[in-house]
Amino acid sequence: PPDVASVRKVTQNTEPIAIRERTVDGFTREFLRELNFGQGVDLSRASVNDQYLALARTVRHYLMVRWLETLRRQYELQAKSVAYLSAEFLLGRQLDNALLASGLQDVVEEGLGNLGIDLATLRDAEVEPGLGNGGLGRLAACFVDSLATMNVPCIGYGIRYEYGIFRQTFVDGWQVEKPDNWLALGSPWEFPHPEAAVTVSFGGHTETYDDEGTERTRWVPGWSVLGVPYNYMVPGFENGRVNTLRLWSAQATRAFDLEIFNAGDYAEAVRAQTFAENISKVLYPEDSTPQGKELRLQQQYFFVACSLANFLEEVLPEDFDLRRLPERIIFQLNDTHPVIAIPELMRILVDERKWNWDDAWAVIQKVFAYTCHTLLPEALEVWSADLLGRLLPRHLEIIYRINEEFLDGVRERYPDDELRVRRMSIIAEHPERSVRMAFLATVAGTKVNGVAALHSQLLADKVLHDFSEYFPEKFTNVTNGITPRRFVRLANPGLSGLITGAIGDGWVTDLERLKELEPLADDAEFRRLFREIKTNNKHRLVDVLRERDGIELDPDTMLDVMVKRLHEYKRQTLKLLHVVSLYERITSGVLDIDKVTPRTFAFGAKAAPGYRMAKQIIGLINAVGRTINEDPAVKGRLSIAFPANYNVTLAETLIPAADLSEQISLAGKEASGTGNMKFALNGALTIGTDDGANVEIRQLVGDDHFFLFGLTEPEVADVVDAGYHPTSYYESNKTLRHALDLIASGKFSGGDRHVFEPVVANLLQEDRFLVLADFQAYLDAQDRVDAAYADTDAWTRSAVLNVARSGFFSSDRSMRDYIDRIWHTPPIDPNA
Ligand code: GPW
Repeated sequence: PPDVASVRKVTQNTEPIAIRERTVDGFTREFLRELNFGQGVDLSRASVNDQYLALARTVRHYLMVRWLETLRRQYELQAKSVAYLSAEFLLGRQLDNALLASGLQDVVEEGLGNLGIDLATLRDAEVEPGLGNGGLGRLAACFVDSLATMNVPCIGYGIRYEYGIFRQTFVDGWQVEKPDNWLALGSPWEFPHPEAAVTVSFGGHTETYDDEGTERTRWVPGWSVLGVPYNYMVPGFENGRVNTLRLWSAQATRAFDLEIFNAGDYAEAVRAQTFAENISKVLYPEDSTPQGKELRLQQQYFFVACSLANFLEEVLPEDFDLRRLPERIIFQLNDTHPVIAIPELMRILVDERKWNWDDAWAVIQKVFAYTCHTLLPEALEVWSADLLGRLLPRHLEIIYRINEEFLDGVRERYPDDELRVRRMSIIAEHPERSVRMAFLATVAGTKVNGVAALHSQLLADKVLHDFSEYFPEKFTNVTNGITPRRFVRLANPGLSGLITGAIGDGWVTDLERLKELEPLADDAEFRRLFREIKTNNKHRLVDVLRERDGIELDPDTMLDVMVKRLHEYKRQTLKLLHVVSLYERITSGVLDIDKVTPRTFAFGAKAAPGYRMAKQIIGLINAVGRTINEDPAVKGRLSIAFPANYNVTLAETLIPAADLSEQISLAGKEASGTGNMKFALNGALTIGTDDGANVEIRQLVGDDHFFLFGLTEPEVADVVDAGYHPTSYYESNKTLRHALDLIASGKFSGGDRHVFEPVVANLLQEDRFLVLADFQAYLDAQDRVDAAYADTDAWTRSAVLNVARSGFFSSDRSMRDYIDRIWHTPPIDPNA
């Protein structure tokens, strides 16, 4: 293996390489060199993919000097870093972001133009790395962007899935999943380092031994795999910093190969390799519903073990005293997926470094912090002790001991309260013995945070109430945020230009400065320009949907958008009942069509492949869409656009075009939401419940510029406690009944009454998320939307105020809050 120390010495001694010429000519030379010598083609024969790869590598070169410099300074300063441990990083396309961060946009556009190449075409050649499901994964990507931009040392650690989130297609309106082979055409943004591979072990058993008079335990694993790091650049915005995202890919170990060779069974040997590589093969597509599958636990331990080993052995100096670990690192656990890192670090310190338990535990409690992203009981991860013990026997023992010592403390504080002890145990006994990962993270972590004010409140008051009583000082809130670079500056160049023209460009890294736009809400010319930009964005979306999906969208209608994972708690069916009800009332003559605001209802949603109800709902949205879009009776008034495969790339054109943002989860169910923030910052008004970060959005933008409806969280609790009966709403509300009956009649399924029966029956019989209870309030709020939209000037004023007052939702602010409340990792002074 290469001598890491010597590698480090070389890094330290590197003189800054001459910065590549940042001129059109300089760029063009570099680009052509990459095309010729990197891709091995000349310009006249280069495919779009050749050109894209050459461009990506050229941009990468410009950033490379900064990356090396960042690493060198990091090594010199030995400052405290954040290690963001996340099973998902939903990055989205990289090219534009790299161009923006490096300040090369204009040079590249001109240089390519001179060669007769359209930058936009190359941009579209990039397949986005979809290494996440939804909000949680995208949040991780926004956070690392912000940390780089704020000059905070951070390493993102995750998994390099060979297949990211599936590609969604529709066949007769039903979701069909296709593999996301995102690496097929080459991935120019990654740097593999097979020489720095880490061995990760699984299975086997534990044994005790006498270590010079001390009894110690060692783990004798049964099998192991290699983790190969792939590094990605995380460039800060125009600040010269480039942080690292390190994703791990699983490979067979050489021992594996040898075994195969000795056994002489070639086919079996190759199969064994595949077995190892399976670990990082595919992203689990369930959002907020853990599956408890063994391979998933393998993934979790795999990336966490690689990351800890990498940090302790490669990132820290060789002779580093681990007792000082809390001065150098905080491991932020993105939900419970990486929580197995806790017993892993205990194992390293106690078994391998031979520390005593208490010393190790004291360090652990300072270096981990846990973010919870849900309130749904079914989303709280639990691993069967049986499975965990088979895969990680030593870790299970360690968890047992952590639990015993923790419960001793609980018993001491609350004598004779065995009920409480059982409630708080990290180990559940029913329905089978299992490990409650959120409890483990709470007991071991220095802090526990929710992701919006209401969510953190409910966590402390309900889901983790015993723990917030026991460890009140651990509980805190950090409201989520989104990166303004990707979701405003890049996604909405029109609006960005307008803002910069009005207040300068400081807002890109200091989003609270959008406040300076407030007076302009009353400026008629500003509002006209603002509206013009919204219209242009709609036209841009029209082009994209025509090309991408063959969808014809009418840019002269209100664009009403609901994009997010398909989940019953998010209530896509409530949105659909609104549409169906409008349709039903128009076609039955209850509503005068001329009084209906022309709207396009846009949906985007993937369902977990095994989530039957979610897939039914997708089928229903498409079925309603087909019927309505073909019915001349509502032509020009109502239409549905449901492009397949909603992803980050589509979000970037859809959100800036939206007029109305649908954030209609049942109160108390959506931890935060982050799409809600993206819409507000792009000048859409929100119709929403008092849930997650909607609460804070409404408080900031003001009640007059937000359409609030529905039960509040305490009201929901009361309704449920009193015994919820959805049929009573059905029976007492004619509008609701007609809408549901129309679906049940087979109107949207060619007369077949069976197809969507499960959806209707579920709403009438169970309706876990109180769709029927909130239906009328939702319709009333939609009437208020129509009334407001009719006054174009007032609507635009509200939209401008939404932008001006949403600066709080920058992920830069989230990062500041994490730094102040949890991490204590000050930004690096660039002049130090
Ligand atoms: F269930 N979230 C997500 F908490 O996207 F683990 N996937 C998940 O598996 C979970 C949460 C989990 C989302 C929340 O639903 C959303 O409300 C929040 O804004 C987002 O995480 C980022 O915090």
